[in-house]
Formats: sequence, C-alpha cells, structure tokens
Amino acid sequence: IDDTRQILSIQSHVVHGYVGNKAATFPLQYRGWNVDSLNTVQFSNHPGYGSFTGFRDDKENLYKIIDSGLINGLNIKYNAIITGYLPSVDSLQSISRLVNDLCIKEQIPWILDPVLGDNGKLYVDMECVTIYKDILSTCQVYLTVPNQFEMETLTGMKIKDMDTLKRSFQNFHRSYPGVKRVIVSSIDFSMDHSQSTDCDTYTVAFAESPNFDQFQYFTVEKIQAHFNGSGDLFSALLVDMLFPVVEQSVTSTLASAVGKALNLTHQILNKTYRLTVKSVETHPPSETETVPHIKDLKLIQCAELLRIRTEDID
Ligand code: PXL
Repeated sequence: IDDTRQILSIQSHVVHGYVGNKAATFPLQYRGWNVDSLNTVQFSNHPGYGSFTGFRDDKENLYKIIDSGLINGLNIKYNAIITGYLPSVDSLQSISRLVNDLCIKEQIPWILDPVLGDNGKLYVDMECVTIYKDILSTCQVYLTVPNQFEMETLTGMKIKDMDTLKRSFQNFHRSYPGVKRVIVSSIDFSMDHSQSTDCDTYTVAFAESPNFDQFQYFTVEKIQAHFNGSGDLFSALLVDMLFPVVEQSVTSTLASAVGKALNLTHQILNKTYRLTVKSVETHPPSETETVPHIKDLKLIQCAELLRIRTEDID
C-alpha cells in the first residue's frame, strides 16, 4: 500500500541554508510526504545574513503553476496545503484567494503561516499586514501559526502575560471567526521588563474553534540563541503530526500534535545549537546581539531525530 501523503508547500527557496521550503521539505519527505514545493522567491540565502541576492516569482507564474499546472493539468489531490513567506502584495492576494477556493472546493486543510516578522520587526511590506487581516477575516483557514509578534500585529494588542494572551485569543476569534485553529509560537513573557516572569521558558499556546476562551499551552525550555527557520520547521512538523498516515492513528488531537511537533523542533534546535555553538563562540555576538544568532538549522545532521519513531504514533 502507498501510505505517503501529498502536500503543496508554497514558501520561499534559499539556495544556501534552511528557511521556508528548504526548512519544510526535507523533514516532510523524510517523514513520508510527497512535497510539491512551489517557491515564492529564490534568494541566495535568507536576509538575516545581512545581505542577499535573488528574485521574487511573479503572481501570474505562481497562479498558473497551481491552477493550470497542478490542479487542472495534473489533477493532484492534496492532503494539505501550507502557505508561508509571500512577501509581495500582489502574489499574497491572488495566491491566497486561489488556495482558499481550492481548499473549500476539495476540502483540503489550509495551514497558513502569516509570515510578517519577528522580535518586533516586520520583514514584509507593511501592506501585507492589511492583506493578511483580510485573508484571515474572509477565508476558511484550518490552522494558522503566528509567532508572538505576528499575533500581536494581527490582533492589535501586546501579549505580556497570561491575561493579555487570553484576550488576544478572544480578539483573534472575534476578528477572524472563520479561522478554526490558532497556534501562537515562541511567546516570551520576559520581553515585558516590568514583569518578573520566569524568563527561562517559551510558551506555545493554542486554541480551537469554538473554544477560543479556553486556550491551552505548553512551556518549553528556552535555548539561548536566535534561530532562523525554526518557525518553518515547526509548521512542517505540525502538519505531519496533525495528519498522520491513516493506518497509524485514529485521530490526532491538536494538543497531541502541538506537543509532538514542539518536542521534535526543540530536539532539532538543541542539536543545531550544540553543533554550532563552538563556531559561534569564536565569533562572539556583537554588542547589539545578546544571544548567538544561529543562521542555519542543521537539518541534515538531524536526520536521525526526524525519523518516525513508535513514540510518535498514538
Ligand atoms: O522564516 C521565514 C522566512 C522564510 N523565507 C525567507 C525569509 C524568512 C524570514 O525572514 O526571509 C526568505
């Protein structure tokens, strides 16, 4: 029997390194997915390096590849579609409409990563914020995975503690009632210096329609480094945990999928840290950087961790 699953992954491509599709494809393939990776941009490396070169694909090309090529041409049936880094306003608008229509028509779960920025900084055009708000308020999204900054941007309020987190879930649900599930990753309560909150952990909080008042959360030990691509890896692993091979598992709850994806992401970040930190130490962080900046996940070195193990199966 063929128990592979099929995903359309619409994200960035970097020639060197691991963000976007480069962070999602290998882990998903290794865990049994056929990954149709559609690249929204092709950059030499991610912009976090300080300089890069490359180009964005235009909206007509992207649209035609999905619509005429994959769907009408090849009639591919996807088990999931994931969309990530789509930095140009035109492409974001037209590709989201197309994906939404397709997902409704064929009942495909759409996992939307609203890539806007991180750590207080936007890394897409300002106008993309408005477009993401429009997409989330009008489309049927199975799951969205904003980080703390993106959740704050989308709800217009800062997350400082459990109380503001709860209110941000409520705001989110009020503004975007068609979104069925939200997972907010890497919440750092210690960012607010007036709080004496434990700063050795990150919180990952999630809620599911219709219970947006009762969000749940996991805390995970903080690794003292800044990683690029960790969010893209996490969303890919989530998809794998949410849609296990049919024979393996009856149902996978959101909480169990988040727990497993978080655990595996954490192990990969830890191993990446251990493999990188010696070379980072020989180039001490600049004065503005308080923690090492780890630009590339060591995904290939983590192949063994990615292998499907029996503990992953319910
Ligand atoms: O990790 C999200 C991401 C993906 N792809 C590219 C990026 C970023 C974040 O900066 O620059 C090209």
